[in-house]
Amino acid sequence: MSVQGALSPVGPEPAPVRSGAAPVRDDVEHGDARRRRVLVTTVSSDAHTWNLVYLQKVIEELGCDVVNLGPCVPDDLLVSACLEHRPDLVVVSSVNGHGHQDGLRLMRTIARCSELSQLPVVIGGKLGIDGGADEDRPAELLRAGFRGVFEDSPASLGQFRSFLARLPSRAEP
Ligand code: B12
Repeated sequence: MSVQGALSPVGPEPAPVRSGAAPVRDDVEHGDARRRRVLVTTVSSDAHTWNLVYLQKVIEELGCDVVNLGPCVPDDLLVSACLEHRPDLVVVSSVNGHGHQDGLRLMRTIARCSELSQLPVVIGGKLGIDGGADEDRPAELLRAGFRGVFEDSPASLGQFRSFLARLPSRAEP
């Protein structure tokens, strides 16, 4: 599946909200006026699709354009798509339980591409096989290079919206 959306924002961007609970690196600056482009993907092992559709809609509601790569995305394909679309943010969603391990490997692959060294990447969903959030996983994923980790919890979607509202758009190449 390859979907490129261009819906209008349904309202003004929410004011930045600082959530002390979200495991998010604090080096994201405030944005400018250009519509931000967000690439939505999952990891190579993950066949679940509705999580990606759901996230696409959430992100479009916040006034971003979305490129949705669909399920089972090989790491190299994601790198190529980033070079092609030059997104302001990559959102990795995984629910099959392998998101943690696949996410660490994916980040190592992205890190090997110097052109993507400044690209913010976040991950969320059900990242382990236990179904719930884990205390150590977010820290490990942040150390690996993810800018934010949004494991399933009642608060995680709100925290993700706040993160997105604060995301700057990069200058056009
Ligand atoms: C439908 C489904 C399938 C379908 C998927 C079809 C398709 N085309 O999508 C099929 C049958 C293929 C399938 C297969 C498997 N599945 Co399945 N599947 C489901 C099911 C029933 C619904 C998923 C769904 O569509 N939800 C609707 C979407 C909108 O919600 P969501 O996926 O939960 O995503 C939300 C959040 O996770 C969050 N979120 C997700 N990503 C991100 C990212 C960010 C940044 C943020 C902020 C939030 C966020 O936001 C979303 C909206 O709230 C769930 C159980 C359930 N009731 O949730 C199991 C479930 C996800 N599957 C599960 C498993 C284990 C599997 C299999 C491994 C089973 C097997 N042994 O083969 C395989 C894996 C296949 C693979 N290679 O990935 C487990 C995962 C367990 C875990 N992680 O701990 C679940 C939870 C079932 C269970 N309770 O055990 N599955």
